[in-house]
Amino acid sequence: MALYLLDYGAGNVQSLANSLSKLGHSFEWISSPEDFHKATSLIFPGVGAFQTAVENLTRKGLLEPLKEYIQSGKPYFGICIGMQVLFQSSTESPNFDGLGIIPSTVERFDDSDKTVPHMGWNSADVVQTSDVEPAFYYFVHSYCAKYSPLDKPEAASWAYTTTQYGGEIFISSISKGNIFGTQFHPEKSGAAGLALIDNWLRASDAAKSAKIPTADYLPSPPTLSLKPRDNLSKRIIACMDVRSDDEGNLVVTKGDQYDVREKVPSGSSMQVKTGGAVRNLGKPVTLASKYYAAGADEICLLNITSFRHSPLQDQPMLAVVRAAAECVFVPLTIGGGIKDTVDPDGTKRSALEVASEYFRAGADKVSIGSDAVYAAEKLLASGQNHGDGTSSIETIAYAYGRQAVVVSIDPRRVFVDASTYDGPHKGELVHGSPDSEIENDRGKSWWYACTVSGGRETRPISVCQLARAAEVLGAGEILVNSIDRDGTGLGFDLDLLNLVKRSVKVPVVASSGAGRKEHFSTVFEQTGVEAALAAGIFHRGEVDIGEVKEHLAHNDIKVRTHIA
Ligand code: 1PR
Repeated sequence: MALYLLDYGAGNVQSLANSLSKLGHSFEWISSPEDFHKATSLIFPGVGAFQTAVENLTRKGLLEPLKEYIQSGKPYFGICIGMQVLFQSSTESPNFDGLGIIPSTVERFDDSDKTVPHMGWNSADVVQTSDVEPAFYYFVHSYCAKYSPLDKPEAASWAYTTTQYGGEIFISSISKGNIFGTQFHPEKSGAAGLALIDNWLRASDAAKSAKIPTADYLPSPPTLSLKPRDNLSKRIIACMDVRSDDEGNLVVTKGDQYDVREKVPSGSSMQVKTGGAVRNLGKPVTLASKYYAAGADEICLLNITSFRHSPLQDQPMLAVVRAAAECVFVPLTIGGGIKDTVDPDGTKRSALEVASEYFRAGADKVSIGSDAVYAAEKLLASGQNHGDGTSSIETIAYAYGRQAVVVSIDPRRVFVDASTYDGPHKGELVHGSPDSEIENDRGKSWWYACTVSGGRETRPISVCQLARAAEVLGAGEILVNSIDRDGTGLGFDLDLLNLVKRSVKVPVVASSGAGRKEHFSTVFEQTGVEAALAAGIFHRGEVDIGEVKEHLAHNDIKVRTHIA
């Protein structure tokens, strides 16, 4: 079998390549129109925007050969945009035609009752009997083919599985003849996704003739009497702050309120102060692999000293990302230093180039911290409600899709006297209860200021201003840290998260302060965030990811529990 992968030049195709290597399948890349003739099986792992995919395929002269390949009857597997491009059009890019193989349109989710993009683990319902557990796969998309047998019978006839998100049911995979496609990302869906890819490859290998016997390798098609159920799960993310220790080795570290050095005795008194060695909690790839096996829904690696130099010069960090991507088959986010930089030899590197390097190494999303604050300040100063297209958020979202861009906020509380404060953040003041169990909250008032450079510099804009601006500029997700809660184990900052959650429509990830499994149920129940991230408790082995999920399931919070 000659398996080929189609890479149109944007999107993280490395994840699929890593999955195939893990499964022991060899493959080639389509590099010219002639390669379509050599291919006997083709996978198109499209990520990003519909327009970018169609434009790039057209520019490279690959669109027509792709259509001819599919029409020849040879096995085709389209992932995400690779499935959407089979449709006639998408409302995402009305001026660009798809391949028109499925005579229907891809449309945006209705965001009046839910956050968009639809991001996370949801079930693909191939329910044959009511006691069959559906498989969970990782989705990340804002546009979908709605499943409506009455209004859109043509599209519905292609539906292989359907999935519900909020009140909408959409086609989560299609199958007809030689064509198979998934809206979800099997290459990012852990063991269930790897098994699906493997089954498809084995079947297409076996199908030496033009037609693939789909029924032999995939679950039975869905019954049309669907039982609607939105199974989008809350995500648990394991985060590793990575930096060089004093010997120059990259280690996973963990700070208290962003101070990652060990505490040491201070002079003759019994007091301690920080300033010791960088805390070393393990090796990044070993821990990433451990958390994947334990059921983490996503893994996050933050290069926490990258604001000091160019990440493109940081070959050890890139090697860590590559190695982690080879053993982690859930989404991998890389943060730190995503901004326009200048190499020591004077070469200018755009934020897009930096991000592209991380995507090529195997990242699925990049997280932008400091640079997002500067971009938000610029947007606010312009008085416009759209960017000028030059910020890192915009350029990366344009090329890779907004789902690939996370904005990571590092807020710090600014305490004020509420009776006299008349500053610009008056409407966002939080008042701590006089009998709060947390000393730092008790009877105080504050607003949340954004910081840059790992919390070293406080800026005048608030978290709500940053979150809103980031969404306008094209961020697909907001990660909310808290310098006040980081490493304290006091629980997530619920006031902070509620403020951000009310400010944006995109998914919000809670971070900083998890100390017990109960903190996870509290944050989901009291703020509605889509995901919760923790570092210290996982690194120190105080709570296991499985225990957190068991606790959440016990409290009727939807989680992905079947990881194998
Ligand atoms: O500004 O784009 O270069 O990005 C820098 C990134 O590095 C930002 O995402 C910033 O949050 C992070 N960062 C910078 N300095 C530090 C530090 O600790 N000195 N880490 C740092 C931030 C916060 C979380 C942590 C959670 C959960 N660490 O990553 O994992 O607070 O911790 P917990 O569960 O133990 O409480 P740029």
